Amino acid sequence: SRLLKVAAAQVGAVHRWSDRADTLNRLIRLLEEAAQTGALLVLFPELALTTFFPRYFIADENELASFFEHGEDVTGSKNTKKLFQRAHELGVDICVGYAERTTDGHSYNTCVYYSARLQRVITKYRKSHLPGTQEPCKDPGAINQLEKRYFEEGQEGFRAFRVPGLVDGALKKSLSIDGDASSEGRGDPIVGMLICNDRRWSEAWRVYGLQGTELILCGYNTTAWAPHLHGKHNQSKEQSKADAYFHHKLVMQSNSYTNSCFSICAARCGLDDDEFPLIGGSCIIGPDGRIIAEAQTEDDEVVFAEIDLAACRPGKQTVGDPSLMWRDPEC
Ligand code: ING
Repeated sequence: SRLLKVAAAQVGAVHRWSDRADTLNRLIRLLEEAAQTGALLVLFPELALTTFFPRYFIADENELASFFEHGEDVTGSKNTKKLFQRAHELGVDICVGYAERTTDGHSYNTCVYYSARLQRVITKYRKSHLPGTQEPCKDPGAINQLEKRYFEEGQEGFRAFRVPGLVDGALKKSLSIDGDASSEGRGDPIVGMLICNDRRWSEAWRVYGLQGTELILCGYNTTAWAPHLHGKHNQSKEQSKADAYFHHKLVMQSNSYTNSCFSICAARCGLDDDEFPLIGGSCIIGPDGRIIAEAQTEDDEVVFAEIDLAACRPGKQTVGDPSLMWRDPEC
């Protein structure tokens, strides 16, 4: 067996007026609570640092820019470095979603995998499936979904990666994949990252599955009800919310099962601005598609479990093609 303690840090309501430092301190408190459970890896939601701002039509360029982290290295950003420093101190790896604006002016809905052991980001993923529209809704009262307006699609594809030393603590030089039993790097987990809407497209999961991915990490911000989003304008808010939960769990459970991998998902949830509801439902799911642990609230909450990565091995020997995998050039 290859046991690994993991956690999802579910983040409750964050408002348009919330103070960045306050929000970061909430993430750090969740990280510390997760570390208390023994978790060595903690997943934070998509766009974890601010409210879900693509729900607004923001005409003012400066206000829009205030929701982004500027520059390629998010660990150095004044809004975030305390979180990465704390992760390193606690020896806990973190996957964090945020709005990225590159130095050459491109905008992405991004997440990074930060290794506490290596004290740096191992790899970055930029959301590929951007939902919503370029233009705001005509109806001024509607809840917008303007990710196509504010972000560009990621161009790097779905690159599975090994995390050195996460399971057995030993830092290995080579990231050789599934050589003979004695080969270095064999025990390190093969991880893939998705963001929110990506989880609804089985191709994204499959590309990871074909690389032998054992653990998918997916942060999300999913609106609980917004008639124009769910396409059934005569639906009750309760029915829309129930549908949102059903479809969220459906795609997380079925794709974990069909790719024989574990998955962790972490929600930004609760009532943003005291009026815009996002679903919770953060959970840890096994390669059999069953939910191992799930959030009980729509607030800040740590969901944790100890998983045995060996449980997905049977599916990997036949399917996983390690030659497809990306390797960290610095390991
Ligand atoms: N949010 C939603 C999601 O895919 C959505 C968008 C909601 C699409 C409901 C379809 C139905 O969970 C993000 N941020 O992708």
